[in-house]
Amino acid sequence: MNKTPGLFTRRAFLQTSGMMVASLMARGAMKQREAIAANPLDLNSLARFVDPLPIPSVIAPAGTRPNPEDPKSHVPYYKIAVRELQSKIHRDLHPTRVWGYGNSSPGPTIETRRGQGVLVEWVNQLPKRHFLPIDHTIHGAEADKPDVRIVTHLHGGKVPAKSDGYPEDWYESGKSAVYFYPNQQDAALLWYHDHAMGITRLNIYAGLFGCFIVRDDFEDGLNLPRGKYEIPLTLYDRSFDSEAQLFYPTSGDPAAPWVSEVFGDAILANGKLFPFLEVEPRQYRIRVLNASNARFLHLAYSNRQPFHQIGTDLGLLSGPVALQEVTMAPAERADLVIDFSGHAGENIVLTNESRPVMQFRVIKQQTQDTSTLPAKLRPVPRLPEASAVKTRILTVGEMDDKAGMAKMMLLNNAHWSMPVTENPTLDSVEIWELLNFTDDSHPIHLHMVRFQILDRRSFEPEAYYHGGNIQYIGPVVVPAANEMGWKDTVQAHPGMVTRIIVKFEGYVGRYVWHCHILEHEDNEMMRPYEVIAPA
Ligand SMILES: [Cu+2]
Repeated sequence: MNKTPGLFTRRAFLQTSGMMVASLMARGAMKQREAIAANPLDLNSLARFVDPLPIPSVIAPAGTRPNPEDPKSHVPYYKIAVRELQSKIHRDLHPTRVWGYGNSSPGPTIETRRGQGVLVEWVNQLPKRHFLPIDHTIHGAEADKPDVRIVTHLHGGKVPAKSDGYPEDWYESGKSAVYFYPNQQDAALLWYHDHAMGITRLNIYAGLFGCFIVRDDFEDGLNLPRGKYEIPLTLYDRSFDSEAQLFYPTSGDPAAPWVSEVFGDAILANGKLFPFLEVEPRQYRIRVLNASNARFLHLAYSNRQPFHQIGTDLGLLSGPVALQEVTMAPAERADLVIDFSGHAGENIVLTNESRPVMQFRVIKQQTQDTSTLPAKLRPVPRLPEASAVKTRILTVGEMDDKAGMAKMMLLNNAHWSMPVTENPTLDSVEIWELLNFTDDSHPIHLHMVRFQILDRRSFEPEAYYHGGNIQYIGPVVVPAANEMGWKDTVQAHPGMVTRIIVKFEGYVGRYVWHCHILEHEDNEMMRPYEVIAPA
């Protein structure tokens, strides 16, 4: 049994270890169920592959402003309003109410280069009322807080703390914040999204996210597919009612509507249901982001065509990894290269767990493909374990109520509001051992830093409870080849110790680490951490 409560009391442990196994199993089965509206949208009745895949526009700066780190120079300044929009998710459906950055959801793509800092003013122009169910019993979302609050975080960005989008730095409609992103980091697909305390799951579900691409000379020199042959692809599941409006499920208790995970039966690709993309019979680079609240994606092509993964969350792998399927937790990115040459005239469907997501229509016209897929991409030197000055044991747990229903989720058995316990020194290296006591995989994300996965290993949770020792019961499992790159989010699997090694480079200040299942993150599975200056 790998199911134990988040609170490390003997009583709580016994409560779940014996009598309640049956109800826990029932709950486990229930959790997998997709959220269905009272009058659900019938996906099977929809025509497939009738809308072209939208490619979010690359936003142009509104001007320049003095560089906050060097006021003698200027940097591009962007102004992006956050507003309520009507979005056509399918040709044959009414528009859907969404919230978006700029004029769309996903929002416009911000593109920049390594070392080219940018300023972004995030303007809250949302209505005063939320259209999704806020749970005021959740910490940070109490009834005295305004319904509509936003704060934007650049996921994967090495960003000064005051521009990181700290969850409590939210602001109301009518206000704005100017954030500085220095972009002193390798080329990678980052993404911006809302991070407001206690309602992130609702704000992101409403549509508040977009892509942010950092490029650099090294990557350019590899001659990977670029321009119209490089496709940003944001995938996320949603549930809709028969009027094509977003449905977000509730617990059934109007006073406490939070549910522990949300899975929708519809998967949107760049904001469309079942879109298609015309492609030439040549090599493409497809940069996938899983922007789902809770769903892990298992992506493959209908013809089982192999493809290569060339990059992870924070940049290129050391070499391409051949795959036929890729699994992506919420917030993870997979940089893929797929070769459509030899498939002219075919329709190839991208599937998630065998269900269609979108179609690639390979046109017959043959064009010269001058792009390459080098055998060596970017060196990813492994951080030696011996360089770590500290090892932290951190638990990933769940607190259940008497009926075995998840009540809240906890990291290291601590609430958000408790004092900071993780306080690494700037530029030091630490190993974080994530002990997962639950029956779910949790995508654990650290702000500001990049890290590497060391290994995973099954352990005995009861032994940890009783003696505080980690007793391993399985072999060391090294990361898959496509996990050997720089990461900002790691899948911490149930019943396992997942070890990561982190260099706390960047800035001193207060950041957060959290589970990226947004329902978990909102309900306590998030902790502050503080990078401190060397003594
Ligand atoms: Cu979680």
